[in-house]
Amino acid sequence: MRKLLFGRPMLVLAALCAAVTLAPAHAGPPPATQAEVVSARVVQVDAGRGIVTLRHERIKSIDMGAMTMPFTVKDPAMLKPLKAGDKVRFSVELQDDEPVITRIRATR
Ligand SMILES: [Cu+2]
Repeated sequence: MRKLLFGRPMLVLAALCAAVTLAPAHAGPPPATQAEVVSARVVQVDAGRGIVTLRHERIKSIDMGAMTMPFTVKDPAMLKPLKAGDKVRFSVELQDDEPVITRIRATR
């Protein structure tokens, strides 16, 4: 009788242990790579100041319509491979209310 009573809880415990063991693969904050990716055309590159002027499409995540404007980039080295006329895809986030490009790469 005792064996029967304890049989099921042990199974449940075993299942819980398995769930906890597997959980880390799905836990934690979503990866930064889920940032919105926006298409644009490079108008001008100022690598020295870390500024790129883009003619960009609408950016939903920061509630900005399509326009041409200069952006600061997180790291000026990101601008090295870019030149005026390039088609690019980029991600941007607000830092102190200023949009800063966190990723940018040319597309062909
Ligand atoms: Cu803009």
